[in-house]
Amino acid sequence: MIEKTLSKYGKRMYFKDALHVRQAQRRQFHDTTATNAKIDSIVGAKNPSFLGIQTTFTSELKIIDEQCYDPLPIFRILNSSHEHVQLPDDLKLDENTLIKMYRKMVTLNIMDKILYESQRQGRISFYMTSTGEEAILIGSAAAITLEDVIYAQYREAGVLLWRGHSLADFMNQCYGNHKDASKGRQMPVHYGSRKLNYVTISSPLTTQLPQAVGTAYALKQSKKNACAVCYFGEGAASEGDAHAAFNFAATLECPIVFICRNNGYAISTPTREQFKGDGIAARGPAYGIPTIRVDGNDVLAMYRATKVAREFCIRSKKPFLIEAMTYRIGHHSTSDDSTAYRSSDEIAYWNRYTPIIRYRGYLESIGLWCQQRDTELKKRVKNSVLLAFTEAEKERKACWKELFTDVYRTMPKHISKQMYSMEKHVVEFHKHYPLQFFKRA
Ligand SMILES: Cc1ncc(C[n+]2csc(CCOP(=O)(O)OP(=O)(O)O)c2C)c(N)n1
Ligand SMILES: [Mg+2]
Repeated sequence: MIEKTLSKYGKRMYFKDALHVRQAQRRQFHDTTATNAKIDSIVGAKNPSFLGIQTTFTSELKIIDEQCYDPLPIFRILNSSHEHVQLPDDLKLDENTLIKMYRKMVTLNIMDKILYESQRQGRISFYMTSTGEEAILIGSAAAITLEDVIYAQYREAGVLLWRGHSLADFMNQCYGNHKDASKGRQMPVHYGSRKLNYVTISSPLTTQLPQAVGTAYALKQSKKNACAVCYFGEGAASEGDAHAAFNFAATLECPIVFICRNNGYAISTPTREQFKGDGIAARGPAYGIPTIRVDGNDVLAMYRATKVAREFCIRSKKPFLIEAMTYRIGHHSTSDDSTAYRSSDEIAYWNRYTPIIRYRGYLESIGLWCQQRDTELKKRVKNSVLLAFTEAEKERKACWKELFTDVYRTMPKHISKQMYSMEKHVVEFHKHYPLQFFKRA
């Protein structure tokens, strides 16, 4: 290597390189002697201390397999009968917040129904619902603060809804009109909001995990009283990026709450084909990350678990993993027909006992809700969604020139050349383009 360097860079480089090699050799020598000293000191000791692992010797050849491993239990508060629910003493939620959580769950559900149907009618190009997962989103969002930075996958509109994104904001994004913050350059449901600390969704799976860890590290370095909260599906957890993120978060001690929505499917792949072992939660202890498995269909359990997780992250500046067990009631997206790979009976089973039905049962049991209030709420929300929807539909698309902007601070020559050539083309062939639907330049 030294010879190669010499012929390539000349004499000065040779000496510089040789110096590095000598320094590395000296470091290696010291490292080896330190390790040897450690090993010398533990030979014959009862409980050896290997670097990084604290354990004991055993003469029993014990194989750890599913027979000797108890799956992690699922934490929940709301039981199946809705009655005699014992709230933990430190679960302090006032009546307004309890009702607000229900309102937001219902709003998300109604917004999903209307936007899903509108895609079916060809009015928007694509949509993904959160049906069945409302409790994960609203329960966790209610437990964190606006200073916490959200990295989501795509099925987490409920978090944004809780943080104050208006119905108009959602509709403008789905229509990709000129009022959309991303000016129509993202697919529908790829929301983002700088104001609400919600990082824009990117379609390639799991990219958000390492990015969220980086943000968490930055929050720690700047001594902020906030953490990163990163949502992902159990399918996304199979990507290499998930493992890199868990390991970086644990070793660099980053304040991040990982929230895995285990909804049973990654498009058509059921979890039993996605991974073996005890789900995503079992990975937490393997990476040295405190972990809890939660009933993701129980909004109060999600709230409580996320609150505990956040407090832990802020206090100890370390990561926390939540595996939220749920079921994706809707199709993966409007590009999917899930009856091709799962039975209607299975979907009907989960539809009978949704997170919304469960939570409503609890609110009724404590006298905070009734049929009349429910009917009024649903009517009001439906009207507001439809109004925002109609308004967004009327708005023009962003000017087509926006296709070329916002990537570079100063537009490079090759991009401006493309823009002018498109402009010329559009002027010449304007009859063939629906320019009336676009804002003028
Ligand atoms: C890197 C990458 N691979 C594949 C896809 C295609 N894809 C989009 S969503 C998805 C399934 C993800 O499932 P999961 O993480 O469980 O989330 P869910 O849709 O169930 O909420 C796949 C394979 C993608 N977007 N990115
Ligand atoms: Mg999934």
